[in-house]
Amino acid sequence: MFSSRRRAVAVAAAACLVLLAPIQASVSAEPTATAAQDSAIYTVPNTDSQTRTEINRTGAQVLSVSAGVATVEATAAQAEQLRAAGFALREETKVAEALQQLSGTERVPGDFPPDDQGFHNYDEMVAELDATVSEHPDIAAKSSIGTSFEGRDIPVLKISDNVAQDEDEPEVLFNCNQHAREHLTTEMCLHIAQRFTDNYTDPAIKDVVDNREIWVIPVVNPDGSIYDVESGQYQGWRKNRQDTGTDLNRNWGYLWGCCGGSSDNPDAETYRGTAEWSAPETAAMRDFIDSRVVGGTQQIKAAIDFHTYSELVLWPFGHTFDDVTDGMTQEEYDRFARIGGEMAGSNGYTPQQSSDLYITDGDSLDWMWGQHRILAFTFEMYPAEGGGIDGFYPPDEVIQQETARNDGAVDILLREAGA
Ligand code: 0X9
Ligand code: CA
Ligand code: CA
Ligand code: CA
Ligand code: ZN
Repeated sequence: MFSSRRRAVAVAAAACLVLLAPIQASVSAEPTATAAQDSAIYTVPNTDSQTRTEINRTGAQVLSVSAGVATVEATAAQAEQLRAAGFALREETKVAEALQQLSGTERVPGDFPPDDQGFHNYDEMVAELDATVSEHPDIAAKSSIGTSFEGRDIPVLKISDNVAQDEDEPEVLFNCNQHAREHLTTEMCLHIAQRFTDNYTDPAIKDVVDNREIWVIPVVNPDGSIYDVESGQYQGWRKNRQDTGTDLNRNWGYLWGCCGGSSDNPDAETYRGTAEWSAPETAAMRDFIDSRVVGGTQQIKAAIDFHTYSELVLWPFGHTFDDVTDGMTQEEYDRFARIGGEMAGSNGYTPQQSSDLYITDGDSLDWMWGQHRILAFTFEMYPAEGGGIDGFYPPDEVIQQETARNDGAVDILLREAGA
């Protein structure tokens, strides 16, 4: 729906491109050899979780799946490797061209394009949390879980009654924007923060806030998300900004690198890093979650790690196709499937085990459950299908609808945290 609007803008602006090209060149400095910019979007028919894992193993990245047809981001070399392995790739779009169209023609250096000003950049996110705390000091408190590779704070907002005290209430974690280009997730976390503070007079909201301790981390990957927008043109950036970038969602320390679900090639989109927790951002997440073990008991009972896109509710494990394995009993699996199904029933997403999409190792879910027995889900937000890189850049007009869409699911998880 939004692509037609964008296309019209791009066509109308085509005449100006010659004029704008030198300006872009001057603002988008330091070309990164490994960026999505050098890739194209391909479709691959008849895939399953096994073959999608094979596709990812080349360093390419499956972005979405529809009736077995995978949409894949790949460099020319990766595409060649996949064709040699027998995959029938059809090239759809060049990522660089798509990003240029999505960004429109006007540049706002350091910020989202003019049409997408409804998205919060890093500074605006921090300002929003500060405003929330100043408006609701009794139930909201901001702190930092640590700093990013480039030294930026990773803020966390706590929401609860008696917020300054560590009370004996089930704790629930919502974290967003591990992947830089998945900006809609930051809006999701900010929506959660606003909903449970601005509506505290609503008895149902008050009941939750008074009986839970809610942690919200809107931006796990500050450097990457800033980099993605700072030139004024979207970069399609996924990883953090350490060297050629580490995929934070392959860097967590549960069976890190075990199972062909991440790459050891620093150029790959799913590069797992030099060691588990080698990224400061994942190390900060680990330290924060570890710090919630009080008296030998992990206080965080449930969590959602928000991503885009595909409209999926995913549960562990990601490193194996098996439902029941070391660290997951049938009863535990069934609980995940039941709650995942209930949440999906409320937001219209598709529920599945995360490995049904493809195998990953070192992702957040596997560690949160494997290490801490946190009832941890990954949500892949709107859109269901994005045609490629476009899926990461929906127009800001959808923010309200697509964040509120998860209110019911968030409430279900908050309830389950007390079960
Ligand atoms: O690959 C990822 O890290 C997540 N998808 S995304 O498109 N946002 O990058 C999915 C992680 C969930 N785990 C598995 N699918 N195994
Ligand atoms: Ca807009
Ligand atoms: Ca409390
Ligand atoms: Ca507590
Ligand atoms: Zn993601």
